[in-house]
Amino acid sequence: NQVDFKKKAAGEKAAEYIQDGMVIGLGSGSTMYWMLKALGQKVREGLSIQGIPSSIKTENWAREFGIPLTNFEKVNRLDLAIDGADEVDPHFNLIKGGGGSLLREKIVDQAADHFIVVVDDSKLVDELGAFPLPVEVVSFGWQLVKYRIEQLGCQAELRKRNGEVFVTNNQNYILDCQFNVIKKPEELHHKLKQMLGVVETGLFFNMTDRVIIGKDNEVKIQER
Ligand code: DER
Repeated sequence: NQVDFKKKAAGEKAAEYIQDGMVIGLGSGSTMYWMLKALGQKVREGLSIQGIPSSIKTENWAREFGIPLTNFEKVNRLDLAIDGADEVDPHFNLIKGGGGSLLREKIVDQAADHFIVVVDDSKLVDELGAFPLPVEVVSFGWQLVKYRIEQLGCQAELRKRNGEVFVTNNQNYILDCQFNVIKKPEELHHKLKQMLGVVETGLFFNMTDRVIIGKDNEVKIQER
């Protein structure tokens, strides 16, 4: 469908930024599926790189596409990370976590010298917050954290999948927090991070260097 075409175009364009010898942070989500597929093709054509996956799902796709993998036991910095996003504002602040991988994504994305975000144009917003902000929390006492986060002015819901509580790759829970508009993303992030039981938030700021945007019949590239 039209959105997948945009995601595919953006993902394939992002793969062009990967050069021989790089260690790459591999993001998560359906846009990243197309980047990984294109990267696998380049590996088959002789590109020599190694990737660190930001979720078990991405790891499985990378193996399926023949992308060599490494880990943080072997490397402590990445040349480039590529990842999707749920919202991108004009300052390149992001909301991420729609797929539930935000903690590993932020660890991988922050470890990279250069960070590229790949989205279809439906993700571009003037202000963050329409998309419910995912917050990864420790499962013990999550109800207390939910209550405290709601005091900041949102509706927080425990994420479920098929009626079961969603458990992240790190054995935590996710609260999806509907703020509608987030005027000061950095301030909100720091307030959340100070809360006992909060592991990480889906607010990514001061990280993104380049945004690759799939549009109707072109791919646009914006640099910070
Ligand atoms: O969960 C995430 O952070 C993903 O990167 C997500 O935000 C992007 O998902 P999509 O590419 O499937 O829209």
